[in-house]
Amino acid sequence: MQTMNINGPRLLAQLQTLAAIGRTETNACCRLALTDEDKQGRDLVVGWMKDLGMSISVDPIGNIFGVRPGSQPELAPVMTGSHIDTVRTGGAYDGNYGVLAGLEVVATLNDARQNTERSIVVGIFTNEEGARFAPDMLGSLVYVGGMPLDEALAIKAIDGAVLGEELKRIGYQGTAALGVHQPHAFVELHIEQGPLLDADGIKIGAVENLQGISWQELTIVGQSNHAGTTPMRLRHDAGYAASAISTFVRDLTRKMGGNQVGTVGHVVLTPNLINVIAARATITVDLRNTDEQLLQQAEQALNEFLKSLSESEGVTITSRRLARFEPVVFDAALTDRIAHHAEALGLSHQRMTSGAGHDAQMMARICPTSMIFVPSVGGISHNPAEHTEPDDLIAGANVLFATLTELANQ
Ligand code: HGY
Ligand code: MN
Ligand code: MN
Ligand code: MN
Repeated sequence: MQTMNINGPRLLAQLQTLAAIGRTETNACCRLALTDEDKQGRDLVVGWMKDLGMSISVDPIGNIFGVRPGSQPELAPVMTGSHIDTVRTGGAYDGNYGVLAGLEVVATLNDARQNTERSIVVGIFTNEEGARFAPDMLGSLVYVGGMPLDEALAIKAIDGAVLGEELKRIGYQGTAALGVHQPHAFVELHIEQGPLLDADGIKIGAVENLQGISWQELTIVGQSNHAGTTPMRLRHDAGYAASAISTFVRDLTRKMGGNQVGTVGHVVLTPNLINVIAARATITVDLRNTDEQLLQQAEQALNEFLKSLSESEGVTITSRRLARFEPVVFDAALTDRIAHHAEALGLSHQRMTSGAGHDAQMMARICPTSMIFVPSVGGISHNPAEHTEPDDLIAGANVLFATLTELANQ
C-alpha cells in the first residue's frame, strides 16, 4: 500500500475534544475508570467509531472494540488501541492518543477508499490506569485470560464502589465474548511519559520491552497518643513508620541503581491531626524493574525491612498485593518493522524500554505485540503539563498507519 499521511488537524482536534471531558480547575484531565466522566469519554469515542462506519462490540469487562472489516474478514485482524481512562491529574495524551490515532488510521483509509485484507480493530481497554480500581491494565488482563471475569467484577475501588456495579451503572457491561478478536498482531502507539526521546531529540521510540511491576498496599497499625506527653521511647508511631518505609524505598532503589525504580505515591494517616501520634497509616509501594530477579530482590529487601521496622517501632504491618506483572519482551520482528517505517518516513528513532505499564504488555501474551513511542516534553506525564508537540503526534500516527496497513495486508 502506498504511504499515505494521516489527517493531522483532524487528529489534533479530536485529542483536544476528548481532553476537555473531565477537565478540572487545575486543567488536568480526570476521567477515573467507570466514573461518569469515563462514560462521557466512552460515548464520545464510540460515536466517532460509528461515524467511521465501524462495527462496535463491548465485552463483559467493558472493553470496547471498533472494527473496520477487511476484504478477507476470516483472517485474524490487526489490532491497535489503548485506554481513555486517566489518573486524577491526567494529561491530554496518555492513552487517548493511541485510541484516537487508531481511529485516524481508519479515517485515512476511508478517505482514500482503501481496503485492507485483514480487518483493523481499534480497542479501548477498561481501567488501564488502575488509579481507582487496582490492578492496572485490568481490561486487557481479563481480555487475555490473566484474571477470571468474576474476580475482576468484584474488585472494590479506593472509593468503595464495586467494579461490576459501576460497569452496569455507566451502561458498558457488554456481551461480546472475552478475547473476541484474536489478533494477528497488536501495535500500541503511546507517549513515552519519560524523558529519553525528548532529551535525545529523537522522534520515534521502537519499544523492545517493558518493566515488571509490583504494587502493594501496606497497612501500619500503631497507637495514637498525645504528641506532647508521650516520651519518644514509648511511641508506636504509624506516621513515622510510613515515612521510614518511603525513605527505605528511595535508598534501596538508589543503591540498586540500573532500571530499579520505587514510589510511595499514596499515604493516608489516621487521625491525621497535628497533636496526635498517628494510630494508623495506609501507604502504597510501586516497585519496577526490567529484570525479574532484581525486582524480586527489591521486594525481598523491602519485606525484611518491614519486619525489622515493626519490631523496632512496635507496630503491625500487613501487606495487600495490588498488582504483580513480570517484565515483558515485545516481538522483535514487529519492533524492527516500527523502526523500518520510522526510517522510511525520515524520522529519527531508537529502541527503548517502557517504564510505564501498558495494555500492550497484556496483549503480548496472546499475539506478536510491540509499541511506538513519541516524545513527552520534559518527560512529564500523569500531570496536566503533559505535552507532545503536534508534529510529533502526527509523525507517530503516520508510523502507526504504515505499520498497521503493512500488517493488514500480509
Ligand atoms: O502505572 C502505569 O504504569 C500505568 O500507566 N497504569
Ligand atoms: Mn497510558
Ligand atoms: Mn497512565
Ligand atoms: Mn500506562
